[in-house]
Amino acid sequence: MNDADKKRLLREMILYRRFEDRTFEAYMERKIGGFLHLYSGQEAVATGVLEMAVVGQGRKNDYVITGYRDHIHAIKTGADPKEVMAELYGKETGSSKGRGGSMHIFDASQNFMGGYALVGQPFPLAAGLAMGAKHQKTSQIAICFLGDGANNQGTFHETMNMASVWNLPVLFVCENNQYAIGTRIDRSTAVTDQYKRVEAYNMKSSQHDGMDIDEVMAAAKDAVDYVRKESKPYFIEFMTYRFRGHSMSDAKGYRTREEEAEWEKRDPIKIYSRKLIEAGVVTQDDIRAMEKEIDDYIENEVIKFAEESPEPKVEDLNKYVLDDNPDPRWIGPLQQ
Ligand SMILES: Cc1ncc(C[n+]2csc(CCOP(=O)(O)OP(=O)(O)O)c2C)c(N)n1
Ligand SMILES: [Mg+2]
Repeated sequence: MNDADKKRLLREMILYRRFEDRTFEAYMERKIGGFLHLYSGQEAVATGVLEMAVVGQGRKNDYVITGYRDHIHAIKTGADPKEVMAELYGKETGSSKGRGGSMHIFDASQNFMGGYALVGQPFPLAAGLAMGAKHQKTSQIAICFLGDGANNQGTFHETMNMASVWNLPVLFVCENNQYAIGTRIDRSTAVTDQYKRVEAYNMKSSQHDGMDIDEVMAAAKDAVDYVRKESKPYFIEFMTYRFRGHSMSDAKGYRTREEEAEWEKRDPIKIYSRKLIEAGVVTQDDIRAMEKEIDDYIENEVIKFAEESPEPKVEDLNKYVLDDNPDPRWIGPLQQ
């Protein structure tokens, strides 16, 4: 990776952090409603894995799927930040036409297959995408991100078993931030090292530091190569931490400020900035200029686009409903 790529990756992680910090403000201003789950602290995982899987290898057609903490996965896969912000604002120009909101970002043009609110839901969908690709011999793989808590869902066990039996090309990426809402992992999960759990399904797996993007990329590259070459599933676990609460209404009473401070020392943006400064790739002034350019972009383009975009029309409520013959009992009152 050359210096320009390293600089780009740092810029991307800063953009992701600031993009979401700005969504926090917009939520407080009541411009964004509903649920909002932020990714702050975990940026190195999606950025590093997707750099190796989707961007770096020049393959834009692999499938990417994730849970509800999905804004950054969508953008790194190729969704336009303006359309993601407009979706959060519930606007017609949003990536799901304003009908989905934070948990349902979707961009079929980039093969970003969502954004799902149900914990564990993406596991079988990822297996299905990989199975479709295998049958059609497209050589695509599916990359499925999910949290540590999701691994206690039945869908996890059913999918790991069948993905292994059918040799499906899926990379399962476990973002182990050690909490499922307010429950610490050891209070809900007998085997806290998640990568060990898939050994029961005869699946290859490994565990890595999720705060150092270099380590994420190195591990992800090997895993992606394995899935592509062998056409078999791989389960990769990254140890990470979310800096904010689970969603917007979370006082974080379940963890100590000392624990938070320890993890904040390992902020992925600070780690990578320090490395790039030491290697002479950037200076502190370059980073400051980068932050300013990013803030201007977010304010003058991303937020402006979301704020100035139109609301969906009430009469268009059924516009993207797939049923050609909707039951009149359901649509009747809406049309009156
Ligand atoms: C089927 C289902 N059960 C319960 C919930 C409620 N719920 C939302 S998020 C969550 C915790 C998931 O934790 P984890 O998978 O570790 O993801 P993280 O929030 O840490 O990214 C739960 C239980 C849900 N959305 N769907
Ligand atoms: Mg978690």
